[in-house]
Amino acid sequence: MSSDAVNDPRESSLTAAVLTPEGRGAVAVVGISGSGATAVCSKFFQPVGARPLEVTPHGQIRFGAWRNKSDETDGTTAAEELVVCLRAVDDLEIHCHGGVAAAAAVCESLSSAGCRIIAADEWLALREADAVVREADLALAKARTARAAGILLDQRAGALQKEVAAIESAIAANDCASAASHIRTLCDRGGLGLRLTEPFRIALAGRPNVGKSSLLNALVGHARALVFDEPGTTRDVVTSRAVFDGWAVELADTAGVRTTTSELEAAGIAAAVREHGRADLVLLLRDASEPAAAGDRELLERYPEALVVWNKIDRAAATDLARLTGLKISALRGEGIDELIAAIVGRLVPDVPPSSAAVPFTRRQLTVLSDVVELAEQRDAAAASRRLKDLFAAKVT
Ligand SMILES: Nc1nc2c(ncn2[C@@H]2O[C@H](COP(=O)(O)OP(=O)(O)OP(=O)(O)O)[C@@H](O)[C@H]2O)c(=O)[nH]1
Ligand SMILES: [Mg+2]
Repeated sequence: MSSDAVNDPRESSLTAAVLTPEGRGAVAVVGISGSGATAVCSKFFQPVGARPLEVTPHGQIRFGAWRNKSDETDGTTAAEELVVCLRAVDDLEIHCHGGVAAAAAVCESLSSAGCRIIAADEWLALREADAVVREADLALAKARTARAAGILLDQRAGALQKEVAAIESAIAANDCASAASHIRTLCDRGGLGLRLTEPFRIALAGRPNVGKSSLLNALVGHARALVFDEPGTTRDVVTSRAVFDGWAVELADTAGVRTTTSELEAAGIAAAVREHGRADLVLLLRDASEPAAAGDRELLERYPEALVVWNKIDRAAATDLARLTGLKISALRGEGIDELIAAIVGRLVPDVPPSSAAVPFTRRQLTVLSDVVELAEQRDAAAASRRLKDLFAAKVT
């Protein structure tokens, strides 16, 4: 958290918030600040060693036991072993076990001692003036990979700010056209930016029995979905998460698409089509060991942007294979899977931002930037400059 606080914790009212996403990591962090924060923690926290919490130098951590007094029944109290970090005067972080229960118990203790429990974004807003830094702190807690966290850390360290300064200079020089084109380039990275906290969605589509569930299993490396040599096996959407080249993805196996009289299968196909519609990328699987089918042509027309993948190459004649263009794999034998992953990454992140590049990563930032483009296109430099300042404003708009 930034030391550039909006409020001095010593003077502000006592508040605490769970700063980590619910149940995500092995460690949960509760932030507490405001007048009397250290004294309140001392009521529940017994550090290991003779020194009380109050005399711990700032910047140090203490390990010990947290006892919620309301747990007391027969004189003994169950204790949670945790770490307390003293950041500054009356400004602490409590690092307890991950999951929901430990952080909730700590908050319950703090609340019983008069501390107001608030949401993480509200807590950050009390301390940090720069909206992008606050959003980066929240996003960092949700980042699923080191690669995503690296890009978010760059934004927190000022990458976006630096780029915006150049845009501001262009607007100040009345060069609205160059400012607008600069921002458009920035906004092109927004698709990736929004996916730094949420995985890319990839849907597996195709006729029944072409090997979609087998491919899901090959991509995630374990038997997640049921595979059976009978068309119409998969009904529900079956999802599984993975990381491809440092990017978090969620794969969705879906029912094979065909005309059917079964109401149950039709419901599965309807769910499949919905899933294909909300995916960032559709993998359209075809069977290389069978003659071309009408169903494939319909799917190709429906999903012209899909990545076409020929499966079951182990069963196809070499001469037939030579005629096929596109990616060729055997989900059963694991052949061509690395090449497929490389192709998927190429489609999801066609332009990897250079190191330390500016990447907008929230919808709010993208809205502000697209408003500025509009104002710059109208050659209203004053309004464009005002709106651009909202990007880092103390109050989120
Ligand atoms: N020879 C061969 N068989 C495969 C391959 N991939 C899948 N199969 C077989 O094809 C059959 C169907 O596989 P699934 O993965 O269940 O196919 P699906 O597309 O999910 O089928 P539905 O759920 O019915 O739409 C199974 O018997 C698989 O073992 C492959 O690469 N080579
Ligand atoms: Mg299936």
